[in-house]
Amino acid sequence: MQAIRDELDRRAIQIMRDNDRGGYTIPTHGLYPYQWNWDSAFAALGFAAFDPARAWREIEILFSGQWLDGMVPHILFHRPDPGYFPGPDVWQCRGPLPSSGITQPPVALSFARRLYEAAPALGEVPVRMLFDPMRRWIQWFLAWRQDRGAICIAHPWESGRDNAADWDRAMAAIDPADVGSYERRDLDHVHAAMRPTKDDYDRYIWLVQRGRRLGWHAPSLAVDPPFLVADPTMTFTLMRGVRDLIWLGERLGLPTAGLMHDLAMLEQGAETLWNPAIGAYDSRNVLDGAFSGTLSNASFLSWYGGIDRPELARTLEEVMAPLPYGVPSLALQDERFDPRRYWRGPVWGVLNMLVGMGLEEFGHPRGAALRAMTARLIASHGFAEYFDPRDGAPAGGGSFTWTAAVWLAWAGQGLAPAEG
Ligand code: 2M8
Repeated sequence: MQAIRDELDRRAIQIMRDNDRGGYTIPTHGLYPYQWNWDSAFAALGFAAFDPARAWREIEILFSGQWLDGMVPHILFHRPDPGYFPGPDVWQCRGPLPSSGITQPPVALSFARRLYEAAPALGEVPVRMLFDPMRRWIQWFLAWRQDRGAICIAHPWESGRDNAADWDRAMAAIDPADVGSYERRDLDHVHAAMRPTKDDYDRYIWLVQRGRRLGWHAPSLAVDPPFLVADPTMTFTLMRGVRDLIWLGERLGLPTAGLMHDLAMLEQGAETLWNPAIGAYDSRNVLDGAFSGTLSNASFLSWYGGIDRPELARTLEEVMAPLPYGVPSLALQDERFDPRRYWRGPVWGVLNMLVGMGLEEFGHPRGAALRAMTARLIASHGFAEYFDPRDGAPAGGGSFTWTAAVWLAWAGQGLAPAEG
């Protein structure tokens, strides 16, 4: 078994090195040629396993793209690449680096604590440098993406779960008739059956066009938003981020005033996402107040956020029971389940890891089980972007940074002797 683990470690490290563009990492060659926000945070955890200084560089470069208002963009376009659409010419943003105009789940806040804990002497200077930028990002979320204490997304790409069934009704309310023509580049790399539909893309691009028209000015964007959904991904990752920033601040004597209050507000916000009809956390359309009625992998992020809920553990059992590789992005029981289509069914290493870490921290046996399932998935099916949750068939892009990072940072230690 040790030999198998060593070989997988070696392959994972090779993927991270191949995707390294000198201080920042692309998710995969071809399909995603830029620096993505939460992918980079996962990459940092992967680097921490073999090059801790490089791990901090990833986070520092991510924050070098932070806007004056505190937002950390979801993509940094360091070097032009015609292989991805929409590129910097479509977004037309004016941050310190060419970037997109929206954000992504702030897992970088928590992973900074993990990097610090793994090597405190190395981490002290970066934490001191990044502490205020991290606080400003939190304040940006609370100012511009908050509803009743829950954190919202203003574009499906912000959640990171782009075409999740969660957004279907909210997306249907957008009429993208005037979007004009554009050329998708993702379909040059991945089969259309594994990607979002044209209906989805028309609305993604239409929302980008609206942002551009309004100069990406947060107060203007907040007036009559056409899409605003309170999301468990954002709410629980920010909740966890605030907790971890408080921990770092207390450890290093940095100012934490106000953060406890922010945390309490997020905990109240999480309550507004509890949908008793599905026995789980759900996304809530802010514009009409309705739950989406969706059991996704983000429905189970509350442990990661720091909240234990016995009813949720029962729902998780039901969702995981029919499947061998962890928590699907949409429950098999849902009629919209589509096993290869991206965030509408496939299983993702990164979400397995966040859910599993949270469960493990609360001592739930399901956490270790989830880690072992993820280890088996990667050991048998490689470092794909995502996987068919029924048989583990790899889908989307290959040689994927965050899947390699999940292996190095978490799943690799879950390879049980039986698997070797
Ligand atoms: C996917 O999203 C991008 C847009 O941001 C895309 O499809 O073009 C999502 O899986 C997202 O969560 C991820 O960060 C990104 C890069 O891996 O790809």
